[in-house]
Amino acid sequence: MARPTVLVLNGPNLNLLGVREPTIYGRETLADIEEACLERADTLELDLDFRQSNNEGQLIDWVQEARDSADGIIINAAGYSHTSVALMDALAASDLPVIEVHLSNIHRREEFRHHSYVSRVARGVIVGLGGHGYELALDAMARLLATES
Ligand code: DHK
Repeated sequence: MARPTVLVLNGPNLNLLGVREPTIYGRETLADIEEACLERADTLELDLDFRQSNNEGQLIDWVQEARDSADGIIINAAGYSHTSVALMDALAASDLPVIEVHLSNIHRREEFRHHSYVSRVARGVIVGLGGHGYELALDAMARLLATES
């Protein structure tokens, strides 16, 4: 039987992890997080499709394509979490389970980061646990996919 595929989407500026404001986002690079996710996905018998873009339209195109190519979406939409109705609409239209991740605890930060459009369409949200949050999201997604399919 084919393994379920999980699309992990990363939004703007996450390509700079490791050098970008390390006191907030940590020293781990996005490549480090991808490697840890690949390992975790393999243990959970999931296929992983891990991507990053700085462009809102590109993220929306990937979400639309996921309808036919993925079984669930884990997303750190970064700055677009707080601004993008269009990305929220695309996630809702995908009809796939969505788990939202943020490296930092957005609720301990500036007021404008406390609201996320993505949260409205997410089954669950993991914040403040750095790169480990992505692995926890994979655990949760594996459980969702196993119990709901
Ligand atoms: C990442 C960003 O780039 C910010 O714009 C968000 C998020 C928080 C994170 O913690 O992963 O506000």
